[in-house]
Amino acid sequence: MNYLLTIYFGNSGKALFLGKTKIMSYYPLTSIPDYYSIDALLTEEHKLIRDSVRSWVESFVMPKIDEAAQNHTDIPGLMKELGNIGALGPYIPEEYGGPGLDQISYGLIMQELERGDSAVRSAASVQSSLVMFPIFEYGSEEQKRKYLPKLASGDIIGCFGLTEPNHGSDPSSMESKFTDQGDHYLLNGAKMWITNSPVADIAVVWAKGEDGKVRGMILERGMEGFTTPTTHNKWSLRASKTGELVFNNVKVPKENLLPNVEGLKGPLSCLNSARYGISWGVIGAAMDCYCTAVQYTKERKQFGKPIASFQLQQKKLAEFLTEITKAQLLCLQLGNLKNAHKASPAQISMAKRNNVKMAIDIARESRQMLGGMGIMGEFPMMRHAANLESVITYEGTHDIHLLITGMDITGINAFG
Ligand code: TGC
Ligand code: FAD
Repeated sequence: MNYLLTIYFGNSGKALFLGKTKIMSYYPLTSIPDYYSIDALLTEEHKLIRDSVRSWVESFVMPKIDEAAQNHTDIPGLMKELGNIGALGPYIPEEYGGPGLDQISYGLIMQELERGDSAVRSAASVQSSLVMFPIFEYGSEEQKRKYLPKLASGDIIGCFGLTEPNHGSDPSSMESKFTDQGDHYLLNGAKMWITNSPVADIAVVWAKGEDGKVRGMILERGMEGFTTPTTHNKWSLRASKTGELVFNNVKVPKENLLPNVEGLKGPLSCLNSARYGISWGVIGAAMDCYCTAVQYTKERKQFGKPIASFQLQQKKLAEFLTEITKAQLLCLQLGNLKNAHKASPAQISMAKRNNVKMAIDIARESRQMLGGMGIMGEFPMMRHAANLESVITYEGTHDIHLLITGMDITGINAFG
């Protein structure tokens, strides 16, 4: 675990610009808000982990992220770096290569990564919650020993295939199918919108067996009939690779089936973990926008005064801070529930829905506060706002999470 704690570089100061390259945040890191003294509720280890990842984002992500997003490419070496700082599978025990941290540490790591960019948090949350989690929870001992240490170090990259071209919000209708061929399974079908599929070494894929039950299996790049075409032309999450998974009579060895789960609860339980991480992560994106807006409006003068002196700007800043603070408290208590194994899927849905909407609203509104500058790559708002369009869609859309809450309140399923 200690490697997470040894990368602390100290707080940085204001933004430095080298030509068009932003090399640090535009605001002092000391201005990142903790309005309700939530730090007092964290352990020293939580704070050290949070500050370490914050510094790593400052030095590794911030200098590269605008260029990566503008060029629609990923940050070179990102997964290995995430592995080095312990951000891949933070709650996976040390026995399997993870740092063995608690759920609040996991959340704080996601928050700091997404202050950098949603693509960076996505890379960590897919690897951690959607690939390592199912292998850890539902895999055989051989599968755990074979894949988890390499996933934790970033030596291999994983992806998660649930969504299909014809079935997104409704995964129970999936068409991908496998048949038992005696010494192997034969898999056919396709998955769409898969984070990191074009660069993944392995894929955790969910498909139906002949009995109609959903099962998970681990596919490896290079299996005959298994291809991973890239999805081009995204306006969102441009620093992350997205693609398809296509299965054309893929022979999957029997030992690659996840033995310990069947039914839709398999993939949906992985989503609980990823949605929890997103709830924290988007607070980071909101903080980046809020801190930038505070700094800019205090510096930018119009009508002979800093624009921060106008009531309309102050109203926006006050509302941003209020919403960020509420989101922080929601996540902290959800983290406590998760540590006690008491967080219900519906509680996680509420946090994912509320916090992503909070962050996208702050990104859009704060972009306006910078006027024309708000559309530029030197400032983060436009990039966060565009990224959050994906975040509000994936891991269950905003409306699907509302329906999950509605079902929890009424006991009535309003999906179909
Ligand atoms: P329903 O009949 O309600 O449930 C079927 C079975 O699943 C169980 N279950 C859950 N188990 C664990 N956790 C949850 N959150 C669960 N939700 C349901 C349920 O108890 C039942 O179990 P059993 O034993 O009785 O069979 O299912 P439904 O077909 O009515 O659908 C429910 C619905 C709509 C809520 C669900 O399917 C859903 O969440 N849809 C949204 C799909 C989604 O979120 N897809 C995400 C794909 S992955 C992704 O987006 C990665 S983005 C990665 C990144 O870059 O960060
Ligand atoms: P649809 O399900 O077609 O929904 C379209 C609209 O209809 C939405 O507004 C939705 O809310 C609404 N709707 C649907 N059903 C109802 C209903 N019953 N009542 C009211 N409204 C409804 N998936 C993976 O498996 N793995 C990944 O790694 C992954 N990464 C992704 C990365 C990106 C960048 C994106 C954009 C998506 C990713 N996804 C991934 C897929 C994502 O989970 C789906 O896009 C999402 O679940 C929505 O499915 P859909 O796009 O098919 O939309």
